[in-house]
Amino acid sequence: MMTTSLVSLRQDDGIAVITIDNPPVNALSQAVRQGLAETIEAIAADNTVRGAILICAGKTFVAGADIREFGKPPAAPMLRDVITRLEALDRPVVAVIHGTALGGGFELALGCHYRVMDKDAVVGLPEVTLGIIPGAGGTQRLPRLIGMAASIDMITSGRRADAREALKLGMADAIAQGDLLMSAKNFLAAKIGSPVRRLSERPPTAAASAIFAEAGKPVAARARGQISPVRALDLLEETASSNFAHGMAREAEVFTGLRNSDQARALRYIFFAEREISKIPEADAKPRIVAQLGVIGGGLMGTGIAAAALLAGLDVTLVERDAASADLAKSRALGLLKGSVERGKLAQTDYDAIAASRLRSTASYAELSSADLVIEAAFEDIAVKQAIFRELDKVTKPQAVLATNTSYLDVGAIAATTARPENVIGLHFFSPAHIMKLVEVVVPPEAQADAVATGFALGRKLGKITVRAGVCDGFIGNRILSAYRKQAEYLMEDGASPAEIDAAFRSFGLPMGVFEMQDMAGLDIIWANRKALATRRDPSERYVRIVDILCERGHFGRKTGSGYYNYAGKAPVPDEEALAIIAQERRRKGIVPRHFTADEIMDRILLAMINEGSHILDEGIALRSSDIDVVMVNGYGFPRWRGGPMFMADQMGTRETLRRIEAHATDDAFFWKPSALLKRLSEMGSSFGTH
Ligand code: 3H9
Repeated sequence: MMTTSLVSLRQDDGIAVITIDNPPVNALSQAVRQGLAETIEAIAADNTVRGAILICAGKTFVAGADIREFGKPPAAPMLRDVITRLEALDRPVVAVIHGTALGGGFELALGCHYRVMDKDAVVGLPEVTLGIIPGAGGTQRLPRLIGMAASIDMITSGRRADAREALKLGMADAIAQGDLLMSAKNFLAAKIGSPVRRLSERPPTAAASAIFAEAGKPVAARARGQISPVRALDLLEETASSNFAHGMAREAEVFTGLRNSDQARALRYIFFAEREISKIPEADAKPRIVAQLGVIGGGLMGTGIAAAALLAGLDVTLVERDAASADLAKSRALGLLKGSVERGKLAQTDYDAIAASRLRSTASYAELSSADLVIEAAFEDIAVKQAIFRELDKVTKPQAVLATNTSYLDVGAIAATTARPENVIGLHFFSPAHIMKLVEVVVPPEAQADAVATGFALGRKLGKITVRAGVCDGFIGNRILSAYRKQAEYLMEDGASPAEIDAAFRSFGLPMGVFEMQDMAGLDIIWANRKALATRRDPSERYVRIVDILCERGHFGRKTGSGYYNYAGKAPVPDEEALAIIAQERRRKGIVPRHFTADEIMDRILLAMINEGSHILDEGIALRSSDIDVVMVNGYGFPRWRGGPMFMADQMGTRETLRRIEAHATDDAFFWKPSALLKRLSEMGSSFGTH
């Protein structure tokens, strides 16, 4: 019948089939909206059409509005108007959903009169994760379809629902059996001739105010300073009993207000930054096939990695030092997977198969002879790791990739103990590895491109956000952590208490403060690392001994009942002994403690992150400044809605960042090496701060 380049329309025996074909994800760019508007008018004018089907080409249904257009002035036709026209058609329209129907894509489907889903498809309104709210009727049509309580959940979390849940809640009318288009045509055939069902014509939801009161606290707590989920909830409450037109007008106002907000800009930035990470120098190398994974070490990290790999469909052999430890490691990994069964992430039958044959544990390295990739997750000691790699070099296939999960140590020095340093990389997982999203692929200079590509492919297979890092103490994330932890220690010695500093972290939007995090991780681990690095420490650098003293006295944090905090009671409280040690160290150094505001504390912490990030960039440890932000957001709880420390530096602009650095650099107590930052600032020149 008619075709624009991105939207086509054909008629099969009185059924109009609209196809959107805008790779890669059928985003609703201006041209697609225009094509849809023309197609809808063509159907409206054609009396021979008895019903219509809206389907998409390629791997997915519409994944949303075109996020790249959000930074530009809006261009007609507006999506909400296109959807209004579509819904107004007087013959039934069925959306046929495969892949993902997200954001504006799901709103488009809600404007259709019925929805048929492929069994593997998902739907959702993820707008809040981009700092906005649904802007094309989602906040008004969804409650009229599935009720207010379920809509609050979907819209304020931005989560996706699979086809089964969508059917149960009423977001889908049917799950396709066999061929998708055929199935939709059969569904449509039964609706032809009946009056169409328009969500906009349904009465408002009339939700009880208790629903909103109940949702308010958890939504604000989860948001941790992010405004979009809170605004979404407010709007749902405000328009719960409004007529449709008023609800739509209010939705448009709130959407437009948020679209240009700093938070939305930051969230869009991090969305695209997470897609940049796979652009690596090794991108063209062919990854080796990894079906069999070996994991050395059955502790928390090793079993977490094993669980992540099993969930992704790999076979795993766990190696421990003796038979009893091997058995324990296996039951630990199975314990983690039982949790996945309980959370609905793993089918019981798959769990049974894993327990019966896909997970093995052993005390013999020889059983790794068929492994395609081995990840060592043993104790953080270079001699221990080198001994393991010598062993692995003897027993594994020559083409097997050998990876270390070290979080600080020199991957090159570990690789050098093997006869195949070109096949050795670092794969730095975060604990618990089956839950945490981030993996750093650490690339020593000798590593071959396809070994690196294999590490990336494994990370992706495990569903991880995988970032390339060069070799240095701590790679990207832990190196920045060391830098801001050091600043936090200076602040503590200069007068701020650990509890004040932790509170500043939390009010900034981080899930926990730097001292409570250390207590949780175990101070002994930090102590061991400090001892290992002692000989390389710059003797002119300020050194805070407080954590060493705590450890010398056996206070390792939560695991020993005390650290910076005391855990004897129901809730942790500042530990008296820790406070006494802090006071004693201040006296010993002649420091007169002074007060710091939460803003001052976070200013120093943030500038420390930016400063170290600039060195990391300057040295080529990170490929891009946005990779640093991806690491901080996904591995260290840096608030996503702030974009990341490097993004914040860009937003602050050259002059302001320098001004703040100078303000701190004049402070004797503050140890700065801002050379790389100054270089970075001058390189960015006038474009700095224009994002
Ligand atoms: C919205 O809809 C607002 C509405 O209420 C309407 C208001 C009026 N736009 O992720 P991938 C690109 S807000 C532009 O690697 P996957 C992406 O950058 C939107 N581009 O693939 C990448 O490009 P490149 C609500 C987009 O298979 C390529 O597509 N929707 C968009 O792993 C492939 O992406 C969302 O939030 C977009 N909307 O995952 C959904 N989406 O190759 C956002 C993707 O140049 N998208 N690109 O790097 C996703 O969650 C995932 O992309 C998806 C596919 C699950 C769809």
